Amino acid sequence: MKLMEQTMRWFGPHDPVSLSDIRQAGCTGVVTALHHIPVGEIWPVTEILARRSLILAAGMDWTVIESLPVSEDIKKQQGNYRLHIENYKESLRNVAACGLKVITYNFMPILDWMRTDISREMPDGSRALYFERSAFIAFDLFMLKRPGAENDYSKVEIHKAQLRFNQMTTQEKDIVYHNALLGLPGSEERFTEEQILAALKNYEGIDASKLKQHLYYFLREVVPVAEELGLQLAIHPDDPPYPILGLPRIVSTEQDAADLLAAVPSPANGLCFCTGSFGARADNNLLHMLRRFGEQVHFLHLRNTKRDEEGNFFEADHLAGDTDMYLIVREVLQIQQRRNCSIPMRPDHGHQMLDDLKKQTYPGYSAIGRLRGLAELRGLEAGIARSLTSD
Ligand code: DNO
Repeated sequence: MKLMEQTMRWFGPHDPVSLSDIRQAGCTGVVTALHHIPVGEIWPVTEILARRSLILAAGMDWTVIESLPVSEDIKKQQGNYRLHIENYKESLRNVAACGLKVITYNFMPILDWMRTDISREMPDGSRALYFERSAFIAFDLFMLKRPGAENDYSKVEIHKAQLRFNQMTTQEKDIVYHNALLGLPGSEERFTEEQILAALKNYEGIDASKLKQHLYYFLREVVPVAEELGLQLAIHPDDPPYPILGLPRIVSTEQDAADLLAAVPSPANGLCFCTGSFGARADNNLLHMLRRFGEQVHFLHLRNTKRDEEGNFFEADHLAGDTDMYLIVREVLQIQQRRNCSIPMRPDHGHQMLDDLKKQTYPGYSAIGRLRGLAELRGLEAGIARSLTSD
């Protein structure tokens, strides 16, 4: 029976979680990127091979690239976007020449994922990532003071954010501020307030439908190249899956996914099915989406969130939360048998727990919480697989 290929994300040689840690967690594959290469530039063969040999020497393989990032120029269709698209194609040729196959990317403007608290204490003493809507609105309105922000929220939301802001301690304000301006995963830099405001200004005039056109243009350019090379592109959904800071978000719903797959139909045009990102919206039916898009899921991020009516969510244990992981994994097993392939999976994020509470790691990417998630998911899949065979 075909089972998921178990992988973990590794941020490269500086990651406090080592390749040996990842191997001991039971992974056969590693998910990584050349984070040091500036976005928009070509990934050279020598660098790709050097990274791959580190992983091979640790007894695993480089299963998925996450991410080969898409430049802001491409997203906005400004400046050097044509050059960046040509460079992207060249990077695809290079990664294919080095034996890699799956490439994850996203099309979120400026910011990747966003949380207001990266160290929220859970009842069991572990720490989780948390998104609190009122705190985020308070950041937008009263700390960043984004021009026009008040038009993006209802009166009730603004009122709640005001109350929340008034009651925040200085320390709490600092935490929210700091987290909201966190840089991209894999980077240690943070945005400054001026940088974010300037970048936001650059998106004036780019609404969701325009951004979709830019995404489809990009896909029409790169998907044929990927297809010819036998590569699989896997777009990561928006996290959280709705507009933030007035920026459009266009990979948030079932319809968004259907549109982008239909825009350039090809086996190379696929999804990174992230249950955590899609799952943060109550109107996304994940099982239905998986059934519909199963043939085009090239990579899985398995993670769970727990939402409330206010729009807050925290990252729950992998088998707890709003997503019924049993149903998801059962469906994935069936897809794999049908397609006769193993889909790479990583336990996305995890609680900071046990010894890791004393360590400094990338938010969401400490070792033990992910190991727990991976072990639970592996057991779940093994149990379902076994129950599908006769004894
Ligand atoms: C967060 C990740 C995302 C993801 C990118 C893919 O932890 O799932 O940052 O890597 O969006 O391009």
